[in-house]
Amino acid sequence: MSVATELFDLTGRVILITGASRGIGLAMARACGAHGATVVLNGRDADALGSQVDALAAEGIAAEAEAFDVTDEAAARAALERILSRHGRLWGLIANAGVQHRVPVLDFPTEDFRRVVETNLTACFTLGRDAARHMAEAGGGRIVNTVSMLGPQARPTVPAYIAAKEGLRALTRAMAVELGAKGITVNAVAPGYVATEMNTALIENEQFNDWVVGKTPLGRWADPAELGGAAVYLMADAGSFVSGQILGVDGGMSVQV
Ligand code: GCO
Repeated sequence: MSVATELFDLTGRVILITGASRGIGLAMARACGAHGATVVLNGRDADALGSQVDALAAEGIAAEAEAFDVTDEAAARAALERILSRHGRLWGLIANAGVQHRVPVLDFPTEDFRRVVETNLTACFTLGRDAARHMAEAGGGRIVNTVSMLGPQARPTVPAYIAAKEGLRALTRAMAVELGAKGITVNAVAPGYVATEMNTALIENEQFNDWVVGKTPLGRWADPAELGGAAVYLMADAGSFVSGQILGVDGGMSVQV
């Protein structure tokens, strides 16, 4: 195998991707699987996961499903145990599952704020901690959190999402500094505006769509597949000395005034 290929080869590496039944999570799973990884897709809907596992298998990708709600610690821990009993080791976790809720802050319900933070931040902590325990015992591993271009920058009506995703940036750094000694890197990918189901309402809103297209130097929404490369890089030997970093994949939007 050439050095170039080895740098991005994920053969023999088992990677759990949460929120992988569609969108960015599915794209990251497909990219890692295409580079040789065995990908374990997580979502809440077992049927949706099964369909995607079948689709990936038809592409020659080794894919499995583990259906659980990431906010259910016990269920997540049980899934980790099943993965370890099947494969002996978990190389990587991509903590991608997230929810969105759009309401002006003055009207934002407390229960919705708590729900968004629980899924987008706390669940990344609990699953990341529990996965890292196994990775540490095995001598190392990789954790990638899906954050957002939003965080350092804000827009109206998504306060819970912004707070949670900015907190996840900080958690990424906090875990990176503690887990490096265990051979575990912890990084984040920060998507800009991606054409996913979560954003369909925004894409269909002419004014919002014009804002995204106008504020993004590349002048368009990202295709979810354009997030796959960042996941492969951070899971591969190519990213072996990268930790505590936030890798923006936003078409330049985060740097345009
Ligand atoms: C929104 C969108 C964003 C994007 C992405 C932008 O309502 O503004 O859902 O949150 O999903 O996070 O970086």
